[in-house]
Amino acid sequence: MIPRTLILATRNQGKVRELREPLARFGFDVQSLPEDFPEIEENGSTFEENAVIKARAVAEKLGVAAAADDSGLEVDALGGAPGVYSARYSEDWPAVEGESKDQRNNRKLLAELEGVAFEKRTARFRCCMALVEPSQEDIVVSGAWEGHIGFDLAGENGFGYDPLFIDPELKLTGAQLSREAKMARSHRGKALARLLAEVERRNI
Ligand code: ITT
Repeated sequence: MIPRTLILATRNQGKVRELREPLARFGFDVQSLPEDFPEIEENGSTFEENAVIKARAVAEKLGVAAAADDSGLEVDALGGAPGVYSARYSEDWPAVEGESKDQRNNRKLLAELEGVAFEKRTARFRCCMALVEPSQEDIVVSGAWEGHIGFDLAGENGFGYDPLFIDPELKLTGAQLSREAKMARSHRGKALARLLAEVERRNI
């Protein structure tokens, strides 16, 4: 297969680290979103809508194939929050100096779940991926990863809520897994496998 250009329509370097290598191995010439690409307004109400909005914005403006990932964490004890607002969850919380956005999100999540027992801390990551190519029908797929929210942060790998998200079978957080081990279990790994199967099926 001749490598075809595919732009990863994301500014999230955690997603780029997980997606770049398997897409390149599949045969895509994977490129990053140009630095000067304008901010894309994610005004959809579902992961699916936002993934398509992001991929379409890039594919239409640059005239090449673009893949986007819209993802987030649903916590049952919080009625499914933060959901599509996962990246912006703690924007309404006072920042602590030197703290990253991910650290603040995790601090808020722990505070909101204070007093909630382990059995009630069920949660899942969801990921929707869209591949938009100007001349083809859109591909839209998704994947989920069921688990629990822990009481303490553990692990150094991954990004976002990974240090708090415990895989029930491995009994490790997402941040304690290698990139490959996380992709074998995760919402993103499942969505990507479905996306690549669909690309192959359509022979594009
Ligand atoms: P782009 O829109 O540029 O792709 P973003 O970070 O704003 O980047 P989303 O709107 O899809 O992307 O928000 C996803 C958030 O959900 C992300 O910032 C994390 O907080 C969380 N998240 C998604 N997948 C995750 C994962 O594998 N591990 C930990 N947290 C994850």
